[in-house]
Amino acid sequence: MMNTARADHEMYDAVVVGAGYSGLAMLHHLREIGLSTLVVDGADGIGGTWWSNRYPGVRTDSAYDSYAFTFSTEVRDEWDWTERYPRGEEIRAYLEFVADRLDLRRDIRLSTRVERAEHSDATNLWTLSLADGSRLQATYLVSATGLLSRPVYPDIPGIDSFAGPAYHSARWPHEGVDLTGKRVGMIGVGASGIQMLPELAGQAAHVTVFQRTPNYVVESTSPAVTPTELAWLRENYDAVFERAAQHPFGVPMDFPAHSALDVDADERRKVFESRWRSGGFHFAMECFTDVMTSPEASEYASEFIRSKIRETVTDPGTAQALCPTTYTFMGKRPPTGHGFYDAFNRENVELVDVLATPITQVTPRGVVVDGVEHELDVLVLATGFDAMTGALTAIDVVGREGITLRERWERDGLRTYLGISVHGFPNFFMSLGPQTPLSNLPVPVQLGAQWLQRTITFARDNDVDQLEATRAAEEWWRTETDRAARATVMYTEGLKAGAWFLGGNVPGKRAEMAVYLGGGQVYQGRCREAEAEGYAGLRPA
Ligand code: N01
Repeated sequence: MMNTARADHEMYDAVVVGAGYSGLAMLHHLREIGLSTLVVDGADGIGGTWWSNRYPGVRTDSAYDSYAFTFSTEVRDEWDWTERYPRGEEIRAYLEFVADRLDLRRDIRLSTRVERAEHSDATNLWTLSLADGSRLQATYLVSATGLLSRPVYPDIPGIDSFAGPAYHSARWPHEGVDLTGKRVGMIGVGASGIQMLPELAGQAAHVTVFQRTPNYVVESTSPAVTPTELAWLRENYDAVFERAAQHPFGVPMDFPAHSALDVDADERRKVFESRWRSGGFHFAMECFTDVMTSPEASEYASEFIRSKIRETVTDPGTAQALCPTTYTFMGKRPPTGHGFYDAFNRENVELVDVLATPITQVTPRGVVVDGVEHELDVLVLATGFDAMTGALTAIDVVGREGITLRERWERDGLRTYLGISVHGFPNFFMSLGPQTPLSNLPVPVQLGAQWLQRTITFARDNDVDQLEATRAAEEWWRTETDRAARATVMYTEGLKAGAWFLGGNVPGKRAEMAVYLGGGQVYQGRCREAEAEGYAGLRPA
């Protein structure tokens, strides 16, 4: 039923928080069914995570062909991709193009931060309080706040005393930083630090990398997209998207046929070698069926990558320190490198292993490890994010019981239905919420917006005033998420590695699986079942 309450504040059918991939897809799809929809974002521009992440070397880890929306023929036909793994600048330009081509900007309000959103059963409306003191009201509240958008800063004594500039990877100055002649220290070797290092090393006088847990980096290259490839993609966008939607991790790749345990050592090496040459996620996804499920297969993949590190990095001590040994491959989300290991052969790059001997202090002059002060001009914090929940719990989203999402999850642990809805929070929907698949993200973003479009249409056609996860549906999804996680090494090894998808990178955060690892295609099947069942899981009796 459309909302007919009298407006004390600006009134919409739907307010979407966040103007990245998710927010743009939501706006387009909710508008299509006639909802008055407003997107708000605290940033000054469109792009979400791609607006804020300006660090040198930022680019996609997924190839251009599946990092795109396919629902608009205009966008498909008119946008030219230039390289296989587009740089951040190109993705930002793409999203701006999408916003212009689909005429989205008139319903996007930037520099608009939501501090609180509270639901009232009496009016069946959400009231949003904005940082400038004004308010909005809406029937539907949709979060599109990004799963990796709230930075984590390391709690190191003296960190605020550093005299030079310090930048978190996700808060890199938009105008860039001139590092010429500078001594740079970089803390963190996750996907962000790994992409950044070769570029920092190319500019700075010296780069000191402070590495705590080494990573298994899948190296790659990014050739130019040829006119023939682009023309082929335009003809085949739907098929590519469908292939990605059928893949557990949302990439248009074939699922391998054999177990790593079914072949001999020579054959195993050949398969690893060929997919290593394909680069990036091809190595993670295409070698064997069980690299993510069998500890033995995962260790074979780990040892292959260690052998590549030893082949590439000429100093044996540095190579050894770069080899992970405390967990196996897939214990962290695999990061893609563009010359990460090669960078350690440069004269101006130094690795400081802070696993056994942690950083004790940051001083105005630099970083102290084992009594040695490493003098620096610039400090780079590639220290990650409060993932999956951080951006959501930073806003006071207040549901029926008068408690916030933050309080609900602190009290009961993570509870969602399909990562979309939470009991006690009527007509609140999440794009890429906790317990959605770990995936190449544009795929679940697009499918999620289309699902919500059909779901709200159903509600309006059937006079359903409130959609909200039942407790039973939440418990079912929690059990499914746990069952799926425990079948993978990402759970067992992720706990050892302190992986962000288990909350292990945020001191004090509850250790629970925050992503669904049962496969994107299985997840989409569950969403379709929910629809076929008339949304029983979203309609408390
Ligand atoms: O963050 P991370 P990220 N002392 O959490 C270290 C996505 N992403 O921003 O492992 C020393 O992975 C920490 O060490 P440890 C992608 O999904 C995507 O790099 O805790 N070190 C770790 O090395 C990715 O997985 C893309 O021991 C400290 C690092 O900081 C996710 O974002 C690009 C420390 C944090 O690594 C997160 O990646 C970039 C301390 N006190 C990111 N505190 C693309 O697809 C933290 N660390 C393009």
